[in-house]
Amino acid sequence: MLERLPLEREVTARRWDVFCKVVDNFGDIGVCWRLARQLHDEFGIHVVLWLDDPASLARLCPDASAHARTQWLHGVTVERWDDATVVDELGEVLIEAFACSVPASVVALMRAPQATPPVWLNLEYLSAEQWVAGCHQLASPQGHGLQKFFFFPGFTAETGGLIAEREMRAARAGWGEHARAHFLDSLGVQPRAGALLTSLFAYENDALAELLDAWATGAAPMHCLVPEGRVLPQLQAWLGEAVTAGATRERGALTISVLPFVSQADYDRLLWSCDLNFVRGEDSFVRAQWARTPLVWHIYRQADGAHLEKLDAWLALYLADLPAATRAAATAFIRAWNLGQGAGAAWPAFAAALPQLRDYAGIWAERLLANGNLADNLVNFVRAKLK
Ligand code: TRH
Repeated sequence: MLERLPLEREVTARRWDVFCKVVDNFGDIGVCWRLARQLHDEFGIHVVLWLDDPASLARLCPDASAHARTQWLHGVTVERWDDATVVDELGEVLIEAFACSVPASVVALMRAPQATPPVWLNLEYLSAEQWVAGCHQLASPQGHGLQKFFFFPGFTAETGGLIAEREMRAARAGWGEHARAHFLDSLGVQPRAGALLTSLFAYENDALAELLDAWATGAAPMHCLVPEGRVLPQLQAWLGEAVTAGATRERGALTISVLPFVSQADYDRLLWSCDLNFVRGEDSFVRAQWARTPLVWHIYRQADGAHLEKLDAWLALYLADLPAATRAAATAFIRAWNLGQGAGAAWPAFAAALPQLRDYAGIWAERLLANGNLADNLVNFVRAKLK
């Protein structure tokens, strides 16, 4: 693992440009914002985060302006951009997040006769599939002598690893019962006595009603915290009433509390405070693994069904070292959640597997950390290219 060097000894580039286009939801900016901050905080790099939709950042980071053309936040410069933006200066590294195409002015700048082009990287989507290792760090010629490198985050040492800031790891390690109680209280949550405390962040999901039925009619008390978002209309339909942030309702063995959408830092704390976390997309999925608790992943749906292969690849890796019964129970439940049916029936076996999954969650997180983390691995790659 890299130690932060004093700035004068730091051999990496001083300015990096990160381009982020928000396709939908919060994952694109969620990942880029964390990475930009970590590069600044741990390596002293001046990051210019080019963001087409600052309003999405304002949801995750309350200090951000939803409209400003330029803003300085936590050491990061955030610039609004679109395809027509004229960029007249670049740093030594250029990251296109998730294959977003940079403005034509950026390509022209790199192709200018006397230009020293940056190390040009395409930061790819996260996948546990095996082909990723073979594509990680591959160069792709871009004409005029320019090259772009594919950089894949991932779960093995042959990939770029995952975002895991030093500050987050320390805060997670120090998270205890007192901090948890205080935090939940600040959200207006009084955990139901003896209940399994669960957070639920998901896309629309046809399996929600049957799962809530199973929880409400089950023997064990459940307390489910639902941040306001895409799943809320289905939750309201199941409850038979319109609820908003701050509402708490009881149905049999199940208590439901609707939460506001909180800052990214508080969302981490929410994950650390729960016994089980339902997460989605890419960034919340990774954060739940750092929470060292069992998780249920609702993967981002792709039209051709490719997401199910991605899901199975991660399940196979994540569950590989667990006993067959635990593996089967977790696979059945998480697949049912993603297929939108069967989650209610698969719940009892999954619930029985939770203690084993809980014991394993810390081992899994340590195993992931042994691969280094995305920012360290990016910096190492750039150092080698700039030598
Ligand atoms: O929001 P997501 O579904 O995001 C994405 C996008 O759809 C993107 O296009 C796709 O490529 C990607 O998934 C795979 O899920 P994700 O990635 O988990 O991002 C959610 C972010 O929102 C994450 O940074 C955590 C944050 N968050 C908060 O800050 N506060 C909250 O209250 C909640 C619920 C989430």
